[in-house]
Amino acid sequence: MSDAIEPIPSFVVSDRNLALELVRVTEAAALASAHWTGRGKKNDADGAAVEAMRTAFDTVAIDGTVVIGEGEMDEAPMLYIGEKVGSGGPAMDIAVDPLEGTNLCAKDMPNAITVVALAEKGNFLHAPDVYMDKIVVGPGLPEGVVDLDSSIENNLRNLAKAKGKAVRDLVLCTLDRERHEELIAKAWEAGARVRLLTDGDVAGAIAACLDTSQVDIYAGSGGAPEGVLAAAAIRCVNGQMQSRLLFEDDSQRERAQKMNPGKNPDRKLGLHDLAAGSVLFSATGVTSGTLLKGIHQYPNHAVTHSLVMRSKSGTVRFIEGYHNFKTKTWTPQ
Ligand code: VTB
Repeated sequence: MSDAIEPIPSFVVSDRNLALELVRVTEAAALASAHWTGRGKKNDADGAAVEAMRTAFDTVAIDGTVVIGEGEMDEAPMLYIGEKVGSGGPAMDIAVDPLEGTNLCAKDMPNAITVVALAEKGNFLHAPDVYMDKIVVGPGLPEGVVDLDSSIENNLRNLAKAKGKAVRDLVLCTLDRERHEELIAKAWEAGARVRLLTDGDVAGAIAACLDTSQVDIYAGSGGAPEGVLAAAAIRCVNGQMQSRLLFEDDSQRERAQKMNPGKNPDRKLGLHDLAAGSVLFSATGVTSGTLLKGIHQYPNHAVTHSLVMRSKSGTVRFIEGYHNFKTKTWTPQ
């Protein structure tokens, strides 16, 4: 056997990666909302993020339509569902959460992030603003190792086995809500650790797919739009996710049906039902958390930390941005 060291294969960079343009969109939103971190004003923080994100989109060469946004046209002045954004180019669908965790930002608590995902037209679930039951695990595990319809004890046991760990070594992440009391109690009873989030289940769900976060599984219900955003990220890292829309009444179910004609609104949704085709994802930290460090402010500059990914290549980038206020081409608010 030869001792020669194999060279690393060279890569030909042959296509455009729009995700690298998207990062400027989430950076802009994070820098704008960071002005409001810890000031107790969640609506101002959100408004600043929305406005900055909307403006930044004008620099991205796409013909974009918002499908997951700030609400319907009559309830949101910007980034409403159906709004066209971008400076022209390929037809893309856009999912945004300009400030995921408005409370977290207002109270300077961990895990506030700004989020954008892009898919080719028609590839995101049109999710109404209802709850969604979700279960997420990371890459490299047997398909179906956990199941939305299985008990949490079973899921923890199967996951532990697949990971070659004991259940007591697993970390389950979920939102700290009364509706999760039973889930949490059963996970504790089974011996697992539970990481509770006050808000921000997009970051929580993605955390289950990244080794650095020390989260093994995300489970529980949160917003359906947040579920689509998380799915885009999970597609990029080859994790697993199952979900189901939860309706409080028939009018919610009818709305979901109308938004997704011909599909059973009560069906179990796989990752590709939420985000299909080639998807791009970018998130920037506002306050430091499980996924990303937050904005670091200095007198004349700020530092941003972003996670940028695309499903086609599976490349995951953590991008640290140094923003010089003296030479920036935009004006800080
Ligand atoms: C989650 C979380 C959000 O709403 O989707 C959650 O990601 C779900 O709603 O940050 P409840 O708060 O009613 O549980 C947020 O916490 C706020 O939008």
